[in-house]
Amino acid sequence: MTANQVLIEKLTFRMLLRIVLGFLCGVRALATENNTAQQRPPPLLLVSFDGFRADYLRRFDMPNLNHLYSQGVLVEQLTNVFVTKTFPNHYSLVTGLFAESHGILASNMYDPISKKHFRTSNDTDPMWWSQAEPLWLTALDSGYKTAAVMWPGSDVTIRNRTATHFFPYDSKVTFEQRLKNVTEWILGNKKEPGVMFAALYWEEPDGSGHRFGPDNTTAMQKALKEVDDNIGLLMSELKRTGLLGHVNVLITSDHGMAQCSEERLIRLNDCLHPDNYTLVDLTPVAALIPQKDADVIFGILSKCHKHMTAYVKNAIPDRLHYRNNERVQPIILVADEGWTIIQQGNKLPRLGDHGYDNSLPSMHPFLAATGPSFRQGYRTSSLQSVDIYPLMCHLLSVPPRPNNGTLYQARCLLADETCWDVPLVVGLVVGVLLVLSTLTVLIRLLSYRRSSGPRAFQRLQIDDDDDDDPLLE
Ligand SMILES: *[C@@H]1O[C@H](CO)[C@@H](O)[C@H](O)[C@H]1NC(C)=O
Ligand SMILES: *[C@@H]1O[C@H](CO)[C@@H](O)[C@H](O)[C@H]1NC(C)=O
Ligand SMILES: *[C@@H]1O[C@H](CO)[C@@H](O)[C@H](O)[C@H]1NC(C)=O
Ligand SMILES: *[C@@H]1O[C@H](CO)[C@@H](O)[C@H](O)[C@H]1NC(C)=O
Ligand SMILES: *[C@@H]1O[C@H](CO)[C@@H](O)[C@H](O)[C@H]1NC(C)=O
Ligand SMILES: *[C@@H]1O[C@H](CO)[C@@H](O)[C@H](O)[C@H]1NC(C)=O
Ligand SMILES: CC(=O)N[C@H]1CO[C@H](CO)[C@@H](O)[C@@H]1O
Ligand SMILES: [Zn+2]
Repeated sequence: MTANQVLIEKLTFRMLLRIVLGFLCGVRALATENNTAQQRPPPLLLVSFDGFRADYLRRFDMPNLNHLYSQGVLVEQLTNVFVTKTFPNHYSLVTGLFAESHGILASNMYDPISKKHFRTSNDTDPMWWSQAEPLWLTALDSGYKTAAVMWPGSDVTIRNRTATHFFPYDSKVTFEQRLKNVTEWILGNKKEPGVMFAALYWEEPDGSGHRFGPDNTTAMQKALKEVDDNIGLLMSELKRTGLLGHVNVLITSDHGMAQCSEERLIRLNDCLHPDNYTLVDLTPVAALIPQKDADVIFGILSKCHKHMTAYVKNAIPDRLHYRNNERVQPIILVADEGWTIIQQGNKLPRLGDHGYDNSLPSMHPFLAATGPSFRQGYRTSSLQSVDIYPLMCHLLSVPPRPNNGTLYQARCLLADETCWDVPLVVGLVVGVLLVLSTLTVLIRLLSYRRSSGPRAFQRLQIDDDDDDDPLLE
């Protein structure tokens, strides 16, 4: 009788072990499932609509975009990189690197080694871009053809190479024209195979966001209707050329947009005469080089305005990943959301702006994707924008360059990946353990109650067949 109960106890314990171990083995087996079957991957088209703030998706009606991600995946918010400007973030998307590691740190830069200045309007000197290598070049090494259309850096000869196809930057070329060239290049022709990776850039809704401010619903509705029409055009063009369902399409953006106001101006000249520093970049993240007495100048700037934070270079917080590069200036000033730094006067340069702290939701863009490699109807709340690069390399089977992203979260977007929600798995395992140990305790209690007296040492005597259990070997 008691021996039977001890046996039941042992069986319960083994069942528990089997379930837990079996579960863990299953997880491992699924995670290492053979994935090399995919011989030649589908081409990948990466599209950026500049300045597409994540919450525009909720605020405005976008039937074409909605249709696209309802058949694919949607990441509601991307945590992008600091500074939340166009060039740094577009370069992060195609390199997987934080700004300090790819070297495109702002819209206006100064390089103290070469003593050169960078402006987004005059950006073709390769030295600015050569600290990293964008995917449209790395993919060439896998024998692929590539295309990059108006994407920041795409018309620059980086490390002595360009994409197979590119346009010299010209904002006047319509979205439709850019798109037509891209689909033609992806299709290829009888003599040439098509491109495997194409990056396509469009200036809206950034332009309207700056001009009217993101809070102007009338203006933004119009701008986003045009963006959505362009997405419709993209889908019908893919259908027309027979590419639909055979290419993976990523639609994303570089940053969001915050509403600015004449009531939220920070005037540097109210605090410090401009003779005391050289200004490299102004708003909403100012970069400056003090002339002399750096400590005094920093002291003045750090008390200048309660909506502006001053950092000396080596005290810039780690989480911004904005320190380890010679192009980060000795002092940076970061305005609070919606504040604008100017030197003097009362003029607000733009009704909407971006560049602020990348932890602000208003600075975040989104990611939507569809195609044969993606799950259907899957939604998730967030992802790091640097994770898009390893995802794209995975989709193309291109060995990634060293980068700051991981595939860990991004693979949840893919159709052929088993993606475990870690807290859920841990919760399940703990739950199973709890239930089984409760059972064991109950059985023990019952066995004590039914047996004639306490026989605490009985269990120790019945240990003979433990070795036969393969799970315990
Ligand atoms: C994976 O599949 C490829 C071909 O599809 C095969 O050559 C390889 O041996 C497989 N690897 C494993 C671990 O099953
Ligand atoms: C662009 O920058 C280069 C130096 O990098 C300079 O020589 C050239 O004059 C600049 N062009 C314009 C139009 O400003
Ligand atoms: C760049 O390529 C050209 C010719 O294609 C070659 O002459 C030159 O040496 C290369 N430069 C570098 C830095 O590799
Ligand atoms: C884009 O396509 C048009 C023809 O549709 C062609 O004339 C033009 O050269 C192409 N642009 C580039 C940069 O190749
Ligand atoms: C919003 O933008 C429209 C142009 O689309 C402009 O006419 C209107 O004055 C703006 N409204 C506000 C409140 O700024
Ligand atoms: C980002 O990646 C680069 C290249 O691997 C590396 O040098 C750098 O240390 C990384 N940054 C962080 C914060 O891990
Ligand atoms: C703190 C500081 O160095 N202030 C100087 C800034 O520049 C003006 C004009 O050149 C000087 O008069 C200040 O002493
Ligand atoms: Zn932008």
